[in-house]
Amino acid sequence: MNNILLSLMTELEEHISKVFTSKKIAKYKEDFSKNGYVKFSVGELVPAELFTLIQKECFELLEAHSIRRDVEVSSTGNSKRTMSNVTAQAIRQYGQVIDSIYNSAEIKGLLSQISQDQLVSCWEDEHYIINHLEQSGDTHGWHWGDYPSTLIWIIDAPSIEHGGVLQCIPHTTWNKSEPQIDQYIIDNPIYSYFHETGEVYFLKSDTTLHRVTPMKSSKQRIILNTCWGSKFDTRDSVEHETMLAAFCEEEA
Ligand SMILES: O=C(O)CCC(=O)C(=O)O
Ligand SMILES: [Fe+2]
Repeated sequence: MNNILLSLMTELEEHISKVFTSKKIAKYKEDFSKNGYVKFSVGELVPAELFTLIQKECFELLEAHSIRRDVEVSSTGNSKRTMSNVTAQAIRQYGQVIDSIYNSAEIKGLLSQISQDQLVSCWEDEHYIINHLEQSGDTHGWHWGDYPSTLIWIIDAPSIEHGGVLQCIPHTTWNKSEPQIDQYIIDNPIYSYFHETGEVYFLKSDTTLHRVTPMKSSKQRIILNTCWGSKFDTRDSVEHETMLAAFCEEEA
């Protein structure tokens, strides 16, 4: 780790203990269990300088290692993934900041408190991914995550009229052979959230059906996804067909 990153990671420790009072954590805990979603405002989760480093790494990785995807995923009712992305392998191999953030005990500890879970590393190909919606119509269609805890960092987002809004249906279950997404949409309220650059949100990704609405213009929307499993996961094995179908091949 270089010196600048090292000192920012040390600063992060102080930042989190200062910003996240027990009162604030109690409120977020309640919101997360109710909505499967909590949003951190610009500068709240990590200091601005650290966010800038994360952004810079994302832009550099996208420039050199992004792969265009255009697929429909059968285990999520043939919903679309149309975007470019940078895989976890490339982020690990060519980056530095994102992997440090992923392994930060402070971030894992804070999210564990909010979710009343104990976050642990998941399958290494799902630790993190950069997603870039770049063309008009690009979307991250309806899906659930393989793991419970996902933190989405809004690296660069256009204003609301350009699309790219997060929509969520919390407290739902993914039946991979019969996902019944349209039925869930009909039967439940859909909660929509707009995010601006610099915000970060925490999602209960395994039980919140979610998507990003199609872009209405070719303005870019870039996010970094960081994802953790639970120490209390009792599954013998976790299937990763969405990830494999949509994001893991070398060439789209
Ligand atoms: O782009 C977003 O806000 C959500 C991304 C997402 O759902 C994912 O990466 O699994
Ligand atoms: Fe997701």
